[in-house]
Amino acid sequence: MTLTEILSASDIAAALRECQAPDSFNYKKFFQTCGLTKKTATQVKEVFRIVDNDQSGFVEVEELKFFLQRFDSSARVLTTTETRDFMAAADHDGDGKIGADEFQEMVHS
Ligand SMILES: [Ca+2]
Repeated sequence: MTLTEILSASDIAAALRECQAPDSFNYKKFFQTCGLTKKTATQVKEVFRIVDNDQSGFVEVEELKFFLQRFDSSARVLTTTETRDFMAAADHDGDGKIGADEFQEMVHS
């Protein structure tokens, strides 16, 4: 499974353009523009598995930093502030990492 089997390449490009400047990343806007909010829970969890680069079952801070690069390898890394805010928004149980259900809830909230 690759991202472009779930999301359109042009929607991904548009979402990445909106957050090119450091500290301009807004996860809600990003999920909307890339089309993820319109996908099913199963599809969102497939995207999660791609973001979970080491297949640990969780997206940790070190992986979250490279979130945009999972969408396009030439994209920038998230800043410390963006990574922290993104993690805080998703990590409901406070274990410092994002699970598949937490990710799916965040996308569809
Ligand atoms: Ca992981």
